[in-house]
Amino acid sequence: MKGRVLVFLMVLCLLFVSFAVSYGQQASKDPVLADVHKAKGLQCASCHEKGKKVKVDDNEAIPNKQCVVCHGNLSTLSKKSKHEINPHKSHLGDINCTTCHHGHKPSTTYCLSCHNFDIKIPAGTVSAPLPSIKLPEIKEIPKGIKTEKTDIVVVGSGAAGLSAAITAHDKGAKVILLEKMPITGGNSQLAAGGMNAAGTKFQKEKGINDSPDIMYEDTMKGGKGQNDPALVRILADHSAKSVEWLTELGADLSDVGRLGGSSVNRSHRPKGGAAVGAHITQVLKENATKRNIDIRINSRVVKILEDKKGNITGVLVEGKHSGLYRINSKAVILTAGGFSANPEMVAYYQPAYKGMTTSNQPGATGDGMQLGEKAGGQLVDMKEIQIHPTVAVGSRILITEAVRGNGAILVNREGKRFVNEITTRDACSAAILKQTGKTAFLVFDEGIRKSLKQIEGYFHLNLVVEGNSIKDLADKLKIPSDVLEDTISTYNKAVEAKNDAEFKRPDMPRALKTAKFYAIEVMPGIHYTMGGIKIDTETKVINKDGKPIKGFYAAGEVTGGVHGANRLGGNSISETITFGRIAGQKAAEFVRSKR
Ligand code: MEZ
Repeated sequence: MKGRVLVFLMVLCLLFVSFAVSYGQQASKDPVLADVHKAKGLQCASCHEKGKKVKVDDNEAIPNKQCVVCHGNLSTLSKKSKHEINPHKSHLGDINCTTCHHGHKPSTTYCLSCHNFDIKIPAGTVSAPLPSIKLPEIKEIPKGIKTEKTDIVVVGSGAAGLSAAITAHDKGAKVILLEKMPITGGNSQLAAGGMNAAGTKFQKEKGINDSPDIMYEDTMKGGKGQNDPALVRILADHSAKSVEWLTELGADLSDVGRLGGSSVNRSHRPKGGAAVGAHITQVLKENATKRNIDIRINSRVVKILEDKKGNITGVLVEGKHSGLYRINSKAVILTAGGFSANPEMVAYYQPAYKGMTTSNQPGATGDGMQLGEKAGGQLVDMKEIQIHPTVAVGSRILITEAVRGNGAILVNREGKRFVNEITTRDACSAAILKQTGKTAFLVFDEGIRKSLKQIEGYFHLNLVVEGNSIKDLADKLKIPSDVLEDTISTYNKAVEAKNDAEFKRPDMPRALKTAKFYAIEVMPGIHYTMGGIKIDTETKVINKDGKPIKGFYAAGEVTGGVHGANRLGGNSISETITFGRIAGQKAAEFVRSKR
């Protein structure tokens, strides 16, 4: 009896304390946008639909429409920006205003999930909260839960998800695409260097002699032979068709450059060498929108549903505003990306990488692998985690491999080259980690700057040190200028002789001769997770007994096997488009067979 009274009193105390804390917070709360609007005499209907109950859908469509009516769209706002870094004009493309501006809680700056800008946001000061790295545990599906129905659910809105959704839609299936983050595009949106493809018309126009067989050999060699050969065959054989498909949808992939581990130039990107990811995801988004595909952001899949025989029957979704609901579907395509932004998973599979920075967007937390495994899928190669050699020191910004591909060299603090700069990423990263301070300087000149549009972004982000001469640059970097001058002179002679006697770099497209000279300090960071859900050549998810799971497909970084122990730069975007399209097609065929 005494015990019960004690417990009762403790609960009472806890309730009182939590009330006092929340009351205190309420009392000292800074004004949020709803208060700011109210102070200006605006009513709830200025953001919410007039006459309707104040109910917001997960896409926050009505408040966003209202923001644009009063304030203008991103393009209008970007012209008014006073910031040095223009927050309304970014590589994220057209995103919702409510990604950053919130009515009833402090506004947050999504860009600060990756960048370190000094940006203030009205009615808020904080960077966006990171998504939880753990999937909520759903023991039982609540009775009477809201249920919808569709043919195919696609989980994840990167290039694989968008390609799968568009293809399935074009094959006659009804598709719902779910994205847990407040913006679509996933990591694909950040992809920089290019999309590998062999035997394209763009290569032929430039006299580049390539074939799917050479791409296959390069990819197997890069992956140390650990790749699933059948999947690599699909990647290489379909790559030119994937470039063609994107071009038909409106993409520009006419520039072709070299990335590490490729024996010829096969990395496709927009004219002038602009970043590939932001461009193609924008094209894919526009195509999905044109088709009226049902895309839902702020919608996290928390469980993949199966019947008693293990066949897939749909998903359980946690919507930001709609809460838990269920979608019954004939097929599910998992395209939820990798786990580079989940430090716990990274440290679990590769303890040596614990605490390392990442180049990934904050949503890359491995939900897909966790969901897929719980639904019976087999995981392969999970410990194969790629570190990219060139993440800018002091930020999470990836400096594209294309800078090295177009001629930049890597030097250490002693002013010396130490590696073939366009070797595979694992070898290059390992070489940097052996240098003093575990960082290196990526050095280039005006000629290289002019050859690749993406480089301008690094200037914009203040990541580049500039010198009027090599000596000036070396002095600013605090490295011995005579050694750096000697290093660059030796390298330029190697370019002329087409023979890098020191490090056997196979492709040296430009000498470093034209002032100004530039450097970015770089270090390796977690970039890509090669392991994931096992699939077959039709993208069917394979279970632990080696059999395909009915109605379950997967594509992109969430899968394992294509890249083996190490992925070649440019093969990821290629994989997302090729396997995303196959998944869309095969899932649509499966749905048709069920009608
Ligand atoms: O495929 C990639 O990860 C890639 C090309 C990255 C980059 O350096 O741009």
